[in-house]
Amino acid sequence: MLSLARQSLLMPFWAAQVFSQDKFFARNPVLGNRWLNERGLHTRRVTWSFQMAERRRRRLAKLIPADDRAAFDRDGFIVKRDFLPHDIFLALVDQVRSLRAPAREMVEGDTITRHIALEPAVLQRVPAARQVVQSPAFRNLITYGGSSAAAPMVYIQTVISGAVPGLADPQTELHTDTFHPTVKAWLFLEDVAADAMPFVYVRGSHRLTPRRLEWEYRMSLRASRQPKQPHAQQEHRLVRAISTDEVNELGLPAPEAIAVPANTLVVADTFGFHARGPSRLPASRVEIWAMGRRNPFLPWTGLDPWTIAALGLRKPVFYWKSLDALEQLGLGRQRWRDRGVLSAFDPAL
Ligand SMILES: O=C(O)CCC(=O)C(=O)O
Ligand SMILES: [Fe+2]
Repeated sequence: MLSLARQSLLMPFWAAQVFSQDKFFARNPVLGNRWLNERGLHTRRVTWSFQMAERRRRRLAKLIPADDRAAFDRDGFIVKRDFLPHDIFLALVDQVRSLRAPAREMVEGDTITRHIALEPAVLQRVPAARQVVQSPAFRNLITYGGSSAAAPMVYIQTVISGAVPGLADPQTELHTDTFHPTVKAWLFLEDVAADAMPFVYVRGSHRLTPRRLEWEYRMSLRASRQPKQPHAQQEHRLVRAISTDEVNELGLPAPEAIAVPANTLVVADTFGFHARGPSRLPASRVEIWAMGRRNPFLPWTGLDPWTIAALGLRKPVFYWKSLDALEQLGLGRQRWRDRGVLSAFDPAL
């Protein structure tokens, strides 16, 4: 009874989320409604947000060189080797190595992801990272990739595989992150070998083809049918995972492992199918990592309050704190656990 009252009270909120970036079928009874998805709720969100992203990208096109744009439009990702001038890159690695700063960690399967937010206090101690975060070359690729000038969240990210007992890291399964074009970027601080968690991408899978839309439809019904599961059980299977056979049936090429030397920047539209490649042995990866995500239905590219520099740099910390607060209120679960002060290069504790 109480839950029915709660459901009715929250219904307007859940319905409004249709026009937001909310992607969780299991948490939102409107987005996860099988009847609605059979009638095309999910596929309409996919189609409409894709069209809006294309329009916004056209307007942002002038921000990046024509050959970068061509590569990104064709492949869904771009690889920029020797991204930073050599001396700045060496300074960056040096500064990150000597930094100990507040860190959060999340466990997925047997893998730990550690984030140190590049907030103002941290950037003061890693001035080379400030140069990266503020460089137009870095920002503009992310802006174009994410089809939005909204401020990305930027962290020093450490990924440590085989760090804890557990099932395989769910991120090693091919998947799409969400229902609309969106961007992530990795500036690798160390070489990434093909057998040590390279980023993996299915070239050209960022396009919304008729077959991709059919897959989205089938996936949305599969996801809607799932009974509401406790959070802990959701972790081992990504809702938006796809098998290599299905990738093949969509007429897409085989996934490629992007093994690259240190100082390579990869920017990808993670609406395309991608994964974290497996690692033969326990391995770790340290990178400057950015993610840009915003309401995908917005017609404009700018007007983001977070682009005010002093505010935008604090976004990751606001994000952590708001999840902490939601958890305290019993309204959510905080996966990013406070680990005190750490180095990005510390092994798993
Ligand atoms: O860390 C990686 O290589 C990719 C992980 C992933 O799927 C993501 O960040 O969306
Ligand atoms: Fe992903």
